[in-house]
Amino acid sequence: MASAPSAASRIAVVTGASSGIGAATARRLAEAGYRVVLTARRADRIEALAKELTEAGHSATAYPLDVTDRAAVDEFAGAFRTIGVLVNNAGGALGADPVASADPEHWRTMYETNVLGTLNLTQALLPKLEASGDGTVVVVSSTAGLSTYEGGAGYVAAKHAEHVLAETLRLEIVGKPVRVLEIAPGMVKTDEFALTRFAGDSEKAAKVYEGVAAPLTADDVADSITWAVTRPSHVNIDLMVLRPRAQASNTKVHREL
Ligand code: 8X3
Repeated sequence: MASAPSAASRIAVVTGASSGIGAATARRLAEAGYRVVLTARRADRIEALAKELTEAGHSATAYPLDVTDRAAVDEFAGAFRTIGVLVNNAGGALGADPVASADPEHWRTMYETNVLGTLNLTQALLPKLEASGDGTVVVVSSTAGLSTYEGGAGYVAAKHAEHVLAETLRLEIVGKPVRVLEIAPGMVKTDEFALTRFAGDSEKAAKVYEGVAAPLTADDVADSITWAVTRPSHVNIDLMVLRPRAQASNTKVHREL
């Protein structure tokens, strides 16, 4: 039976590793034995995390990178001969306004970071993933990539695009030694997601999780990503949807108020 190669000495690149799901995933993959490469724009954050992981006996390096800067992404890719895992996590939401009044600049930024960021890293690293003989691309999308909700259109559109990118890539590279996994989390309470969406308005951000007994944590998602990545090579977890028990759909959430 085919099995996943040992994580030891395999490289896992994680984008958006400065906080939230990205940082938690870098931690989990390092603990699973991967040599993790942390990328994000905020150098101080990823350097601190790389130091922490290294001091704990793991292999971790930080590489400051803006996923929307294609030239920088290509230069980054040039530093590797092979890569085992690419986790496309960088992205996020800006605004929660209706279509009638949403800011087109928010839509543009969300498309660039979530969609083109994933495209840039995937294109640049695909040959290195293939060269590893057993590569894995992870697209961290969202339940927003599967259905919509009022006020979400810009983010929902970007996440739908990521979902389509993952599905299409899987069709296009079938037969090559690269898996394409999509992880679609629902409500995850992180330090920054809702705060960024509402431009630093902590009251609005807190409302997102108000009365919800136990939203998912970044580590819950990281745990699922790491589980999916560490399945035997012939097992492709095409799409994993995870939500807190209190959330039945994007719009149906149980709140104890
Ligand atoms: C985050 C889920 O519901 O805020 O990706 O769009 S939601």
